[in-house]
Amino acid sequence: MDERTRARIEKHPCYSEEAHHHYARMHVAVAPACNIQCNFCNRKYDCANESRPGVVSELLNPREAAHKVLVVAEKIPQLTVVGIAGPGDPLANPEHTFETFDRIASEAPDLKLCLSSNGLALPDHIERLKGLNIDHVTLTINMIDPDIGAEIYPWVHFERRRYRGREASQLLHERQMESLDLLREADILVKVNSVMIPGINDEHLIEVNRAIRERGAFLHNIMPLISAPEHGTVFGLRGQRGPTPAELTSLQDACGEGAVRMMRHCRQCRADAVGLLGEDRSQEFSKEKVMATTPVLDHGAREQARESIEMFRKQMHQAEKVLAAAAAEAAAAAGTPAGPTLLLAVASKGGGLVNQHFGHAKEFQVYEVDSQGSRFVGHRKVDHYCQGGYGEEAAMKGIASVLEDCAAVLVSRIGASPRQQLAHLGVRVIETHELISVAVRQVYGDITTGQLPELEPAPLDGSAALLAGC
Ligand code: CLF
Ligand code: SF4
Repeated sequence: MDERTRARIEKHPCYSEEAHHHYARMHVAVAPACNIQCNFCNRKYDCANESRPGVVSELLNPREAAHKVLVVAEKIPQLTVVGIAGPGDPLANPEHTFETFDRIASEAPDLKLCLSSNGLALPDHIERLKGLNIDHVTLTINMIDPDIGAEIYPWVHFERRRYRGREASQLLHERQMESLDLLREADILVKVNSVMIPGINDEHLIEVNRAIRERGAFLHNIMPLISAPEHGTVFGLRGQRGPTPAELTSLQDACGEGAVRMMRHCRQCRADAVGLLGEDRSQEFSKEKVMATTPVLDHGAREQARESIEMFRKQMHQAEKVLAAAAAEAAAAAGTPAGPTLLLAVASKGGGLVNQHFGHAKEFQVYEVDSQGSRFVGHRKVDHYCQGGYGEEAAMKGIASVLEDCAAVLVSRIGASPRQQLAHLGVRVIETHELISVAVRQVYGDITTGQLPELEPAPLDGSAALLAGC
């Protein structure tokens, strides 16, 4: 990646996997309407372009949205990006969207503006996007074949007319391809989101990947369909299933990491999400609380916070380099170039550190590690185990099912009971407060050299498990 591109993404938590450990984003929900219908969306729920199902708590007008941004920027100095991602389509609500961006650009110019759209209306607004210096746009593209599109989109509303069936998807497809071309010509970095719908577009997404690559997209984010009857969506009511984590990873791998990179750290955020990607602080910033607060934005303090993060990242890179050199040297000396590939799970609250108690984790970040290095392969959501002093055994079952293929789990602390239960699965437990990138390499080395054998599982006793903490 060239230096200019690196500089454009290094503080954007969605465009850079590394940045998502350190920098936060927020969405302002100013766009309720949509110009198409997706079978995976119910307007009472967040836009699946950029969200997981769950009602947007509150809609904001542009003035309230800009006010909220200032309040959040003051409280969360690592906030670098403000996105508009729904709950409908931002460009089906252009007045609200652009007034919001105008206000933020003038009141908090250090924040990057980000937009997510289905692309239908984008060609009509490209000059406005350029004028606002918007550098990052997400397009949700689920098909390039209108016959497949007809299974996903019942209708499209365009220039006062409603299109249905294949004709609707053909129109949407053409406008999406035109949007990709216009964004590339405008030198705007494009991420494409695709919802993976098993049996409908799963295999087809490889062709979508190829098409967006040819049109200069920067990043491809293939997300699993989230579908349940209670969401009231067509797919949910029809019993359409989403993909398993293994199916998702396999499709992402099949697309390859060519000119268009694969995003694997998406959290399918709410359209009013606030904070680091793995956390959601939106409840702390309700409209009532925000509008009762007078923000005092200290640009100096924000700058200082960013400098500290960058200093920390520099040190982190140096530590990684030293470790990689030592690992290469050890491998050369031992004459064993290739070791096994292991999955390691990490509990983290952010900052690039292993810094979360096992019982508090609502997700585990999973790294694939071999003798050449490590790569982030995704996160796995869980119900957290700790219920204030005792462990929830039902949650432990779910956690065990997502960790059973991992060789180890790295946490800041863990109780005796879950440690034993993991031992029964053959999952080692490591307590550490190290950098994730360093810790996973060290643990890999310790496992493959036999210095970290599996724990001898003791007999499980349900009552003892409840008392042993988490
Ligand atoms: Fe928001 Fe989207 Fe911008 Fe990010 S989210 S508008 S690019 S600032 Fe990010 Fe959330 Fe995934 Fe979207 S993790 S759903 S990819
Ligand atoms: Fe829903 Fe977004 Fe599809 Fe519109 S584009 S129907 S808001 S998922």
